[in-house]
Amino acid sequence: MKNIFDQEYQISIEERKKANGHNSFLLWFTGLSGSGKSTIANKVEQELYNQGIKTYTLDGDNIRKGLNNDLSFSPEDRTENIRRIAETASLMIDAGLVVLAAFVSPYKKDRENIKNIVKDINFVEIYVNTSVEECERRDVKGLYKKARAGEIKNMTGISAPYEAPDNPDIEILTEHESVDEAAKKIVDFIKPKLKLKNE
Ligand code: ADX
Repeated sequence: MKNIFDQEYQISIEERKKANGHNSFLLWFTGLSGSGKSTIANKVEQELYNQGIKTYTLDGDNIRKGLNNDLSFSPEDRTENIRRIAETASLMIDAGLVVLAAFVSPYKKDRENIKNIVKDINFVEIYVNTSVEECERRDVKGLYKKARAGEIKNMTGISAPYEAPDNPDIEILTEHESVDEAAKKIVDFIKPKLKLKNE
């Protein structure tokens, strides 16, 4: 970008990682509304916290109410939603954190873009696979009912598409796995990634 220059900082990401004693990267949870993304992310964060790992979770509650409160659920706004979240996560990775992000993120191209922003190697894609029938049955927030009644437009799974990942790093079938099982699977998967290179 014109007239914008990179500043060299004295404390590098490598030093931050060394101080924390672990690597930093992004765990991205994608799936339908009510699929269980935040519940599983929460459990994973608790496990990591108990192991002394520095984490932070981004989700609809802290992002769509603040930073992204100007965005709707149109395809264009969802793209911008995910882009800003990925940029935020990128800063947090630089700060040395393991970032957990739980967003519907229904478009493949938007999820591909996250990889460009945070770099492939820092991106772990977790597909929380719950059928729309089951999400609608649970309907924790009552949104599916509203969508069926035509009160909510562009509802993912009802009147807007969800493009499932073809090759997620981890897939959780919530109709067959418990939250604890799912969290264990994720924590086991990232264990080698947490280690610093010369350990
Ligand atoms: S995303 O598609 O842009 O990634 P995001 O994860 O931020 O969506 O927000 C989804 C949450 O907003 C849902 O869990 C639900 O609570 C709420 N929501 C409200 N309207 C919609 C809608 N039309 N489609 C999906 N989720 C919606």
